[in-house]
Amino acid sequence: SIHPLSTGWSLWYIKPQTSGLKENWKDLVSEVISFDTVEDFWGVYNNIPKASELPIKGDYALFRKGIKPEWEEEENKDGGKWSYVFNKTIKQAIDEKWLNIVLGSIGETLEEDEEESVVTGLFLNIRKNGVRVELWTKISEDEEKLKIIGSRFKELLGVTANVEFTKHSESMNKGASRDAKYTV
Ligand code: M7G
Repeated sequence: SIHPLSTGWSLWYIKPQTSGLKENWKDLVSEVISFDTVEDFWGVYNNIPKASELPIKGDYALFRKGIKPEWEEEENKDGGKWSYVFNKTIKQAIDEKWLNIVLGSIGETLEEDEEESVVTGLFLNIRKNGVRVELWTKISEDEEKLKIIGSRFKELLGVTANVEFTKHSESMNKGASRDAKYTV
């Protein structure tokens, strides 16, 4: 039997920037495939490189179908993200953590049973010093709602350290020097 997901999802790949050339970020981002059933998700998952096999700066994004993995997008512009960086000793152990957070997202177990979901998508950022996992939400002002999601994010990733929520408007304007708005 077929198990439909509550929404469709699209997998995006962000190509590593070619050194020397200053490419536009938008030109590095491309939609790979979308799926809207559990069965199709596994078909995709089993046929793409694992998180631990991606090159540095070769990132995945998984967003609800129709939402681009960009701050500028209508559903993201007023939102923010929970994020956590695993240091590079994580190696292959990142695969299970990424799968857990992906399953939590597409299975809608990150949020309380709401009419309108606030989770828009996920990022997996492969960096020299480690791997960052980001969970994007379309809101950035409802502390109670966001902290529930942040706690589930921590649980699914098996993190005990603090994780921080930052607004996209800060990422856009201040780059790395942004301040956490919430912490769980
Ligand atoms: P990152 O990959 O989130 O951070 O963004 P990191 O490489 O420091 O770990 C790196 C750069 O990619 C940013 O400074 C932007 O130039 C670009 N970039 C990333 N995102 C998520 C966006 C986005 O949503 N929109 C635009 N226009 N650029 C982005």
